[in-house]
Parts: sequence; C-alpha cells; structure tokens
Amino acid sequence: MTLSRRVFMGAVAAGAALGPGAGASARAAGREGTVAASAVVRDDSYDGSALWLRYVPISDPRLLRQYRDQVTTVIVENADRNKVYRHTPNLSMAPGSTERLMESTLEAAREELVRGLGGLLDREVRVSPGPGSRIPHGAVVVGTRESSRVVRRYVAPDELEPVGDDGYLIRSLSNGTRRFTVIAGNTDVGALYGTFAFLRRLQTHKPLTELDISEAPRVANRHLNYWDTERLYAGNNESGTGGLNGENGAIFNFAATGASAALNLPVVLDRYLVAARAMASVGITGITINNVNANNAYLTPEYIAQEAALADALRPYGIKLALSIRYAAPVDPRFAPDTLTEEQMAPNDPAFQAWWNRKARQLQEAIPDFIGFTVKANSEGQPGPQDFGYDHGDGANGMAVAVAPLGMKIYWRTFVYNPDVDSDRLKRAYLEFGPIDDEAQPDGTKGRFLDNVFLQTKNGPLDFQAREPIHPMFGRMENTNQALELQITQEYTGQNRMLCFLAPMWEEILKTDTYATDARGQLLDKRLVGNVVDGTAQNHSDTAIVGVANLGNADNLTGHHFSQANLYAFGRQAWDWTLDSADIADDWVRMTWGNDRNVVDAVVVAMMMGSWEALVSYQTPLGIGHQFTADVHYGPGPSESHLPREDWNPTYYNQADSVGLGYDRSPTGSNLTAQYFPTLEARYGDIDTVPENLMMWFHHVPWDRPMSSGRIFWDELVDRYYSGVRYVTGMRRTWDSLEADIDARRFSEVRAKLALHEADAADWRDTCVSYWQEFSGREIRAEG
Ligand code: BDP
Repeated sequence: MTLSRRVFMGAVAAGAALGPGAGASARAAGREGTVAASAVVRDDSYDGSALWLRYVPISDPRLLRQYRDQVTTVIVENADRNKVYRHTPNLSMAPGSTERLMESTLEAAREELVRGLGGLLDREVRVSPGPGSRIPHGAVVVGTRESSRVVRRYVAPDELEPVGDDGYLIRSLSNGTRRFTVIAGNTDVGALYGTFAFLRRLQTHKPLTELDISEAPRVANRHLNYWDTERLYAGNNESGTGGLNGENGAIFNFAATGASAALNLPVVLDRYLVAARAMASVGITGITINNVNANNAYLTPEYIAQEAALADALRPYGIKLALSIRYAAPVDPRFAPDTLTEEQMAPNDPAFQAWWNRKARQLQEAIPDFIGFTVKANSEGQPGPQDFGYDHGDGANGMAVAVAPLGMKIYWRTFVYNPDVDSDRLKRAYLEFGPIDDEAQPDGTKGRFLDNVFLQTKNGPLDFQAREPIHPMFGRMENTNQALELQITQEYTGQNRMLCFLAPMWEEILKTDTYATDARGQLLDKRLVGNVVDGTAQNHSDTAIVGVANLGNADNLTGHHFSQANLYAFGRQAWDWTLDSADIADDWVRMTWGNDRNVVDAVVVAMMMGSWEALVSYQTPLGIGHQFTADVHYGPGPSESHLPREDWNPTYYNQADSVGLGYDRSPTGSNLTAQYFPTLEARYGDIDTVPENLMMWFHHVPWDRPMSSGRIFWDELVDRYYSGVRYVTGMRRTWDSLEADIDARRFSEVRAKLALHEADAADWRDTCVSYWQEFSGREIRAEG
C-alpha cells in the first residue's frame, strides 16, 4: 500500500497506530522539542482501524514537554508470572500480523504502555523490569500488591479493597525530587483497566500530576452480545452488510471459505486483538459471540475448539466468552448419538439437565472461564419451554440448574411477544415474566428464577426504537436478577449510513426515574433505571449490562467511523452509567480525531450530541414507533400493512386516522400504563401530563391538539421532521468545514456517508409527512 502523505504546518498529527517509531516522520521533519514550529506529516491513508487507541503524538508542544518529563519509564514487575490459561497449542497470529498474542494480563498492560506512550510522546520509553534501589523519576508502575514491590510499598490493602476485582487506583507519588505514578489493582485486570485510564489522560490532554484516582465499575458483568450473522452493518463489502473473500462480514472467522479459508480460528487476526484491546480499554468483561437466533454448530466439537482459541486470544484482556444457544439443541441429530427425545425435553427432566451439563462441561474443559449461555426462547420462531408445556421460569431454571455446579450463568432474554397474551405487543413480556417474579416459593421467599439466572431485557417494551419509554419491567422484577440490553449496532438508528451517537439515548434511559416503590408502597430512595441495573435500588448482588455490538470485518471495524463512538460510549456507560454523554463524546473525539479545540467543539457539539435527537425527529418524532419498511429496518414505510403478523406492521403502531395519530395505551386503550409504578402510570396515562416526546406511545393524539410550543400537534409533528433534517444538513456543513483538520481518507469516507444520510433523512421526512397528510388533510407549514 502506498501512503499518500500531506505536509502541514503547525499541527502535529502523525500516523502513530504503530506506536514507538511511528512518529519518526514527525521527528524527521523537525527536531525533538521543537515539534510545533516544524512541518509535520499526517497519514492521509489512515483507515480508522486502530479505533480510539491510535496514540498519535501530543500536538501541544508545551504539554508534550511536560509529559515527557512526567513519564520516562515503564515498570511492570513480574509481568510474566501470572500467565493466563491457554488451551490451544497451535494458537497463532495470521502471517503478516502487526498485533501480538499476549501471555499475561500484566504483559498486555506493559505492551499497551510501550505502544501508547511511544506514540503519544513520540519517542521510545524505557522499560524496566523492576525499580532497583530507587524508583526513577517519571516511572509509571503498574501492578497488584502480589506482583509489585512498589505497589506493596505505596498502596495499603485497605485502600485497594474498596475498588473490588475490576477497579484501580492511580496515584501521583514522590520520593525526594523524584516523582512517579503508581497504577494499582487488586487483580491484574484491574491494573490493566487503570493502565488504559492513564493512557486516556494523555490521549485527551489531561494533567498527569497530583493524581489520586479511585475507580470501580458500578455493574459487575459488562458484556457484548455479538449477533455474528445478523444486523451486521460493518462488513467489508460495499453495502457494509457482508464480507469479501469468503468471509461473512463478521469480526471473527469461524467458517470463512475461499481466499479467507486459511484465516479461520485458531488463526488470530489483528482485528481480534484491536477489538480486544478496545473492549478492555472501556472495561468490557465478556462477549457472547454468536447470534441469539442461534446455530447449533457453535456447540459442536469443531466449533468449541475454535471458540477455545478465541477465548485464549482474548483472555489476557479480561474478556470471557459466552454462547447463544438454541433451547431445543438437544434434539438436533447433529449431536447424535447424544440426543434427547421430545419427551425428555421437559426442563425438569434429569436427562434435559444432564445434556446441558455435558455441553457446558465440554465448553469448560476448553474454556475454563466460560460465562454461560444467552437464550432467546419462544420468541420470533425460536423454540422454548412453552413448546413442551412449560413456562419461561421452568425453562430458565432447568438450564440454570444444569450449569450452576460449573459456576455458569443463564442470560434469559425477555424479548417475547406472543400475540395470545395480549393484543398490545408492548404488554406481553411483563405479563409473561411478572407473575414468575411475584410467585411465592415453598421456602417463604418470592420469585421463582434461580440466582444464576439473569433476565435480559431491552431498554424499552418494543424493540430498540430510537426513543421508547423504559421497559416496565425495570424495578418490577424485585426478586430476579435483571440485565439491561442496549443495541449498539444501529439496526433502527441509521445502520452504517447515518451518524447517530447513541450515548445520550442510553443516558436518558439509565437516568429515567422508575418511581419504583417497596412492598409498602413507599418510593425507593434509589430508583433510576441505572440504580435498578447496578443493584442499588433493590439490593441485588449480581448485576449485568449488555450491548448488542457493532463490530465487523470492515477496515474501521464498525462500518461508519462515527459508529466507533457508540461502542466506546457503551463501555464507558456500562462501567459508570452516571457519566455525562457529552464528556464521553469529548474524550472519544480527542482520542479519535484529535485535540484541536475547533475539531472537538464542532464534532461534539454540532454533530454528535444532537445527532440522536435529530434522527428521532426525522424518523419517529413525538413517540411514534416502528415506522420502518419491512425487514430491513432502515427506510420509512408508514403505510405498510402487508406483513403476516399484525404487530410487525407500521400501521399497527401508527393507527393513523382522520382524528389523529398514535396508539392509545392509556386506561382508555390497552392500559400498558398500568404496568408502570403509580407515578409513571398516572403521568403516562394522561395526555396532559405525558412527556411530548413519548406522546404517541401512549395516546392517539388529535391533529389539532395544542402543544407546548403553541403549535397544534399536526404543525408540531411536521416541524419535527423538518428540524431533524436541518440538523443533518448542519452536520454535513460542519464536517465540510473541517476538511483541513482531518486526514483525507477518513474525512472523505465520513463526507460520503453524510451525503447519503442527508438524502435518506429527507426521504423519511417526505414519505412520512405526506402519508400523515392523507389523514390530517392539513397543510404542510414548515421551513425547508
Ligand atoms: C430485532 C431484530 C432481530 C433480532 C431480535 C432479537 O430485528 O434481528 O433477532 O431483535 O432481539 O430487533 O431477538
């Protein structure tokens, strides 16, 4: 590949994805210490493949000088002592790889510092195996009290104890005139997380002195679900949905054919390790690697061997594997002779439990830290316990009993909408799961789900729409472990064509007040969705949050450069849901596009932070849900009513007629509102108090209803569509204005996407507004 390079005056930005030495071009152009005044080179062919871990040289010369004084030496004592388990003897990187397999977590921390500091400081950093008799000035020491003499000396056990298994401390310390930094965890993984947090400070130009940081995640299990074959918008073919060279577009290769056949696991590709480092950098602890509409192949010995290889490669980064399974796998003839009959499929049948225990054991033999199973049952055609006469509680518990002795968990999804349960799709999940949570048990406790079961529930009661009310199950399932499921892959939020930063949506969800009450009807003190998820609302000891990931084999791994921000933000919010999404955007922009104030302000403020609300406005404003054309879930289809299930059709959700628009779920309608706690029930149930941005989720809104803006509903609706598109036009213009500041390839790729985005947003506006007009019969008064 030939690198096309352009020379600029003033701004430093070199292609430093390669770490130490990558800034050589910048050095060649100017002398060390005088970087700003010199001409520097940027890599205009850079493709985004390093995600937010690119580590380009610090562009501010004063800061660079300070950092070079503050950071001189990396010390990771005993980095090789705690080797992680490796199952696969022939685990190897693909020929020509630039990443390297790690043998321990502390080695991963050390290598990240070497690479990161080398790139950021634009010079090689010294690596010392131990401090010797004196800790050098500028040392960065990483470790645990077990691994590191320095940590033992400077960090007391009771200071470390509160940060738990995954947390860390970062301290600025001194000894005489020598100043140094200690990054300590109770575990090697905690120390690795601290390392990434430290590097982030440099990447975002934050001070490195007087640090006294103590961080611990609020949620214990921070997982990705990866639907390897579905809703994939980051493949390397032109449409982004698939792959080339026999790959299917997924990030991991299990069954690639043709030119890529030699690149299947156990061969490890660079992109797996880039993804692993990126996941670790935001504290992701696990990944379910296959589609929830599961293929039994993942339970066969051939696949298990490949999964073990993947687990080996990810393990140094603290990332564990799980699998999605098909509930009826035991009857699949491909497992013969180890198959069950239909009669043995009762979840309490010892044969059923023994079968799953055997499968789990096979997995554990190859992957000792295997997490467990994610299960989509009796949903969208997937088999489940109801096919055999049992309910979700029986099914989940049958599997949970089978895997509990192995220390594994069952993530049982609640995305079910059996039409026999209720005519309103949004009510169905709670009606199926709520009674099981309430059920009195023989031992006097309540709730039938076992302790190693998580119910995994989407944020809203429908299906990852751009704005939904919270799922009524949050707070209602007091006696059951609940995992929140968010969708990072942009199925309904623009796929790989639209720029939509999702952190503000997740922040809105996590900070929504459930108004949950206790058994006596008293409001809980802590009752935001985030408190339910992190266990503080109702004293749950085990907690989980799951993001349906957006990784693929595209060069930039996520299809749209800005989709990288959603993966990044998910991890940060999973770690700490109280964070401000604008701060997360600010960090990501600095790490991804540079620290230039103009770029940061323009991208964060004029592009990212309003992009989600804009998308809501031009697609589904004021609470109108699911107006997508069939299956693809991208373009508008408000008039569509041909799908075989009523509740898959846009017309079911919009209920458009001459009176107005929206689905009445108030007490005069389906009464979904009764599933919420009393305060929300009253607020959502009354059209005068429901928030306008959720109005049509709960009410059939008359066209002439006065809105808070002073406009009538029809005019407000039309205005939202138009303002949404205007914002997209604004994003396109803002981006155009940054041409001189952004490397060429990424600039033009984003520019091309924004042009598509603008056209598609206008299509949404025009299709929807003109269709609604057929019912309202009113004039379109809006600024173009
Ligand atoms: C829907 C997707 C479908 C998934 C389903 C699920 O369209 O591909 O299988 O969710 O979450 O949004 O199970």
